[in-house]
Amino acid sequence: MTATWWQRSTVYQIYPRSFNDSNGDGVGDIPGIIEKLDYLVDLGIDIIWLSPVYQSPNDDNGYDISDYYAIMSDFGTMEDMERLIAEAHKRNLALIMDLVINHTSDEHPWFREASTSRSNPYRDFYIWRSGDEGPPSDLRSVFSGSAWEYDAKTDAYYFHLFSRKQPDLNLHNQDVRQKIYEMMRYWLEKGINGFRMDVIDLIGKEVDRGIIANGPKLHEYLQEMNKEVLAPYRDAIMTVGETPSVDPEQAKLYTRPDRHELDMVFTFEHMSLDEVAGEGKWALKPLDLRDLKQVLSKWQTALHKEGWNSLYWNNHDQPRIVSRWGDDTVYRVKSAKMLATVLHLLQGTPYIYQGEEIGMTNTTFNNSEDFKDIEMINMYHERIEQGDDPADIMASIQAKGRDHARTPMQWNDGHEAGFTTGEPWMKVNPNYREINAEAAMRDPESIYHYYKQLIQLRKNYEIIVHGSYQLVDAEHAEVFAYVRTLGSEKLLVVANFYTGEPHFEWPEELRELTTDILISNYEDPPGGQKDIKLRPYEAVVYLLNPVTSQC
Ligand code: TEU
Repeated sequence: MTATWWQRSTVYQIYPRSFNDSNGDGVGDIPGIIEKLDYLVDLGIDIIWLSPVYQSPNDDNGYDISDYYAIMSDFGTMEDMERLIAEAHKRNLALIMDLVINHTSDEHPWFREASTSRSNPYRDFYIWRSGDEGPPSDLRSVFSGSAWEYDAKTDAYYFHLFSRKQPDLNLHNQDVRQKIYEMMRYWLEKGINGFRMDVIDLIGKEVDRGIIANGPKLHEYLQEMNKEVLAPYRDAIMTVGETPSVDPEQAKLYTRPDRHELDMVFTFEHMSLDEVAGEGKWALKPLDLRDLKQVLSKWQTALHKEGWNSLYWNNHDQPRIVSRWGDDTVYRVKSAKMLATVLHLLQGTPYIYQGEEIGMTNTTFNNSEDFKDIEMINMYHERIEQGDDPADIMASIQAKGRDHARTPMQWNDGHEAGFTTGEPWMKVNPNYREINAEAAMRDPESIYHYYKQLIQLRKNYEIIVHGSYQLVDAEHAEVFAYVRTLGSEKLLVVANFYTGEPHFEWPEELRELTTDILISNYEDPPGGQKDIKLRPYEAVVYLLNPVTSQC
């Protein structure tokens, strides 16, 4: 069975500000990334996703772009970027860039022009409405407050789903779309290998009808983009859409190959299982493992042969998974490996977020003055003004704040974790003396080496790439187990999500098959094929009926 290159690849996400600082100014940069490419080669990844490096006033750390054709000076120059592309390619690493087209910065020349007068030719590049009695509607910004900002000069409101410094573009305007395509071609011609498309499910919004995600014209626009920009590069590039509001049925529309839109999308459904339904990310609720099994299984089944999944636990917007659903103290190593096992044996393209491969943990927020992230800052102040209990607000931020993901990468146990020779823009997590890449590379039992194995398994076993999926024992509250099947071969993945010692019953039909153990986070995993008892966070992958279909 043939697979497209990105179907057996693993992606590594770099958040440039916090990855590696080469010039001692405390901010990560592109030359710093180049210094670490060999580290990524050693890890075995195939594709780098680079969070935005474009010129930006940094209201949202680069997700507010003021020039799509320039590199943020904190990060380096266009020559540095060209060198990064070339150095990555030399090492057989593909590189995809973040494409942020739902909005620009308010400092982008288009917006500057648009806000000079109602008749400016760029006016319609953005979404303006008049409002005699206040904001045109009660739509809210993801970063707190109204989504409408009043502009006194032209006596109108502009729409911004994120910060007020991120005005939404009007993608219904054909000129806007053409400008975007031009810009995408510019980057593809520089040799990049595709795009991660920021909140792409929002670009068809129709604010007057209150439709924000999955607007009626969205797929028409994606097909147009595909035809005009992506198609000529077909097999040389990959695309992944960030789609917070998409369910599996909609995901098929985005990713079914015959529709010529995107290669895959990021689901958010599993990321919202520890929040009170409908109340947003800050309303905390403990995870029920059965929900997680149900949601991931639904996506696995729906997209099998109908589209393609992206697999992730972490990114720059999410707390660290080992702190969130693992145990970041006694069982840090075991639980990080268990979580990685569950994810990396699924069908789809796995994404590793910087530091995940060494089991980096959440940090501790003591003081709101240390917050860097606009989402956390705005939410904190809004709730304080509403009179909420500061302790409750801090509890939400401690659980879900985006800054957890953005503490500097921990390279070694030296000055500022080896991230910078200067003062880092954001505090390093104090646990860097124990948790760092150098230590992890030295220790053959580390999380790092386990990730390396998982990445290689995907390259070697056809069944991981193409096998069908079946959940086992949906009601088991502590164990996540599933079977992958390809021809007569099967994989059984069994993972204990907690510190207890639960029993797990092998499915009847698997009990007579010949069995190899493919990988486990314990040295001596249970070999019995009936009723097994698992140890804390134990994960085992059994290969049944091996047919040496290694690819
Ligand atoms: O995130 C989109 C998104 O939906 C965010 O609201 C994200 O899920 C949020 O942090 C959850 O609380 C993308 C980027 O990944 C994010 O970093 C940007 O801030 C956002 O778009 C705006 O560009």
